[in-house]
Amino acid sequence: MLNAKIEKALNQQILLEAESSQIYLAMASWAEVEGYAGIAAFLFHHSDEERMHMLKLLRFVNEQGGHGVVPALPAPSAKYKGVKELFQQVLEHEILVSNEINKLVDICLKEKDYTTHNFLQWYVSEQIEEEALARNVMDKLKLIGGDKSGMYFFDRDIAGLAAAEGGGADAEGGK
Ligand code: OFO
Repeated sequence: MLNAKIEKALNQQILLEAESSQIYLAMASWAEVEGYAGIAAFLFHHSDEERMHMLKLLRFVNEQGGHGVVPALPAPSAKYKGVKELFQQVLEHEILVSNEINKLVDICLKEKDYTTHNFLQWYVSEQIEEEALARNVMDKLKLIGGDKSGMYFFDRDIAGLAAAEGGGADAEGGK
């Protein structure tokens, strides 16, 4: 049975994962409209993943006798200055999420809730991967600089990344 403090903290994390999904969805839509089909595919897939993270938490809270609350969400920004600025925001957002997961893990240890602590290890690993991926993307964008053909290949390659993760069709509505 979850204690009230942990239930509240998990519900906060549900909100953050749902917000992440919305933010990446808004970014995907912007990229699609701007003609970056590969970046859009990558971000649509990322948005779906964040929704899955939210759902996994919500189901866990319910399974443990708590109530996973579906939160209201603020509208994410619909406009981005450019691809580099967009991915810088992705990286900063992933760092913020990692910090929040770490805080959650810390609360579990203080409250001696080893079940939730164990459950959260999946999120710890996931954040390591997602942060590394975001840093990798930023490194590539820094190399490209303002080069247009470089950006063409970046868009093509990042589509491949989404396809490899099983999300290549997401930009076409999951067909
Ligand atoms: Fe939920 O993994 Fe990123 O934020």
